[in-house]
Amino acid sequence: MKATLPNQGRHRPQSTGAQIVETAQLFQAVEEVLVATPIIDIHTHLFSPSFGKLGLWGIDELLTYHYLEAEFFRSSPTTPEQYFALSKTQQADAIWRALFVENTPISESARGVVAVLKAFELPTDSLDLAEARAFFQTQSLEDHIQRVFGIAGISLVVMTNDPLDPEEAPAWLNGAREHPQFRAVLRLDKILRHWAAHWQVLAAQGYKVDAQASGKSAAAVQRFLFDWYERMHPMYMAVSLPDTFFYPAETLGNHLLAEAVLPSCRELDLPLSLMIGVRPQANAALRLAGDAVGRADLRLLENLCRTFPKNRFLVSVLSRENQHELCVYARKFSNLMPFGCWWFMNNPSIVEEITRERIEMLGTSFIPQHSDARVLEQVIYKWSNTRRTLAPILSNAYRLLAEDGRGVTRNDIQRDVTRLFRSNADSWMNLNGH
Ligand code: HDL
Ligand code: ZN
Repeated sequence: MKATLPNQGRHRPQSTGAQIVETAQLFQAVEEVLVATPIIDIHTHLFSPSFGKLGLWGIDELLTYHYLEAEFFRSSPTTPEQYFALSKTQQADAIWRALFVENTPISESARGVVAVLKAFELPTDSLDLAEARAFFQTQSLEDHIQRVFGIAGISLVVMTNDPLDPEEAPAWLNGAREHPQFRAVLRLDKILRHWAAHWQVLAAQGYKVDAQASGKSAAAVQRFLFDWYERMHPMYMAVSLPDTFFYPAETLGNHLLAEAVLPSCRELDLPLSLMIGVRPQANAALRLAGDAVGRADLRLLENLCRTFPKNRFLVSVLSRENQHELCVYARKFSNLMPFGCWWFMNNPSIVEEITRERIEMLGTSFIPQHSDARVLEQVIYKWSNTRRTLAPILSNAYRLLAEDGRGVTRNDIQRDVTRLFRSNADSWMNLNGH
């Protein structure tokens, strides 16, 4: 007798509000729901207008993105020393010439600039940047932000805010105005990874800390975090960690993590974002473009999630080899939320692999993507690429489900897309549905 799958033979009551979507219509239905659902972008390096020059936008910033700088040095005889001696305009001209005129812009980052130019109906194959520059120079920032968010289909971006950054800290201390579409994050790299170079800044501000983070230093760091929580109202705390990071280990950073940061996150009901797997400055001559990737020992996650069950960990890993383990650990610990296809992972070939294995192992209990945008207009291509890559993956998951005995309605698709791109983040960060 042929085994019957669950629900086979029984007619599922029609879900209220919509019919079961025919298999042949699934792709179109998923595409439409993805386009119609405003996304919460949970990790960017964007800044709201009150941060002035810290907020990057326009064609020269788009072209001098460190992803493109790395590609430029492979297609030009210009050395990094020569390049970094140029003005921003000269750098953008050099990158445009090398990657967009002398070669075809088929890399992910180069094609992204083409997509932004097309979104504003600017020429995408000019020999120079005159027309693009004239366009961006005539935009007023607040209107431009609304137009960019509208094209990208995002409702909110989460920033990366460093209380020890000498340029950014004054903006907060001078009362940077909150912006409804830009939410803050308390970034902790200088505390957890570079204490030796930065502890004196805290000491100068009256926090009783020392070079060894001994004695009452952890309590003072906790007070520092509470003080900045009051200023920033962050969605979470965050740190980028090298591939060599491990927990537990007798390190100063781990001491502050366990004795200051994690207790503060519990007290303030905030997740901690761990972005793991950078090999910092593999080629320092490339500056921001000089970081590489390494496979981490993700038993650190097992140890952290088990040791700190009351903390919530948002985790993104940089090595392709770590992605599958991250999914398995997410199955073991519900205080672990995998998010995004980070940095060198944010390419369709890898996004597809990562997203399929996450759906197969986690259903819709993960956050598929963040943009990591550093330049405002990048959200346009980063989110259109995400929608383009996800539509076939999600519709295929529904096709398989239908073949195995259960159809989905458009309401089901809307519920799932809303969970993936909004309510998983909302419930973890108390975004109150923004
Ligand atoms: O540490 C991070 O937040 C990374 O995203 C780095 O900023 C990296 O340089 C980057 O921009 N990746 O996309
Ligand atoms: Zn980032």
